[in-house]
Amino acid sequence: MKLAVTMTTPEVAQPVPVALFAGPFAERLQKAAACGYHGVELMVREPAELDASAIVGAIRDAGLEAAAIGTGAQFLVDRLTLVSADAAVEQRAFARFCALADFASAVGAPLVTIGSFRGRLKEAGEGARERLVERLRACAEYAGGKGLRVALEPLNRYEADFVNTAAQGMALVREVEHPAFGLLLDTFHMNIEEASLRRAVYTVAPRLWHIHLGDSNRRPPGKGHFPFGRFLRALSEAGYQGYLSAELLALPDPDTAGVQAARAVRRLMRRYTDTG
Ligand code: LER
Ligand code: MN
Repeated sequence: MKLAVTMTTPEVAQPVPVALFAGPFAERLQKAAACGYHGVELMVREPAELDASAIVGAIRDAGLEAAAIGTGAQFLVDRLTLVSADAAVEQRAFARFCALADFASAVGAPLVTIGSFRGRLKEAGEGARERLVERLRACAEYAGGKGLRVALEPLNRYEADFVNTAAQGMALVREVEHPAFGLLLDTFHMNIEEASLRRAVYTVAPRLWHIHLGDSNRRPPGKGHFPFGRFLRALSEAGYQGYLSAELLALPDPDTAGVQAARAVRRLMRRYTDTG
């Protein structure tokens, strides 16, 4: 397992609550590398405003890898969702997904993640569920054609009305039925929704491609009461080999949270996995 951290790309002007490290982009990457992170999960808003080769250069100069491209800024900033009551929004959202996959390919990130970007069924009118499943399949088809994967994230009930648990995620994987479509588990959401962490991990293991780490209060591991030891042991036993990506609140400030998370996760990895 490898350690990553979520941060925004330079075109995201607004502060994102779970983006870590402060300062110009290159400086944030250097800070992450100095803490021992191996990779960076980029929260991108609009790839058209970015110079992919400059991003690649900055990541390489810091000695990091592009672990994943996150789509959270689509809803947070631009209110774009894959399913919506407004057909024009759906179309723009799918076009944006394709641009994000192109960007992932350009910066060497193997995975695009989908959380709130999926949208809410109850706000999206009749046939929303069918449209969303179809759109997710189209996303997988587009990304898969570029050798990328798409990971949908079960989100807690207060943030999503479609796929809150690992089991629901795995049922959706079967329904979408595309080899490039899988899942991401986030410990903050799992703490709210899962009855058993171990069962959740084993349920999704064949399609588990990414992990977000944040404690029960979305602070660095150890600052809340999520049982990370049990969770990491289950991941290790299930053969998970992907990234553990720190996605947590930038508190008390983005640098301190980034440093504390790296320290805590590296300690956990040494203790509970054979990859620390
Ligand atoms: C949101 O709570 C979250 O966990 C993100 O990864 C999804 O966009
Ligand atoms: Mn997450």
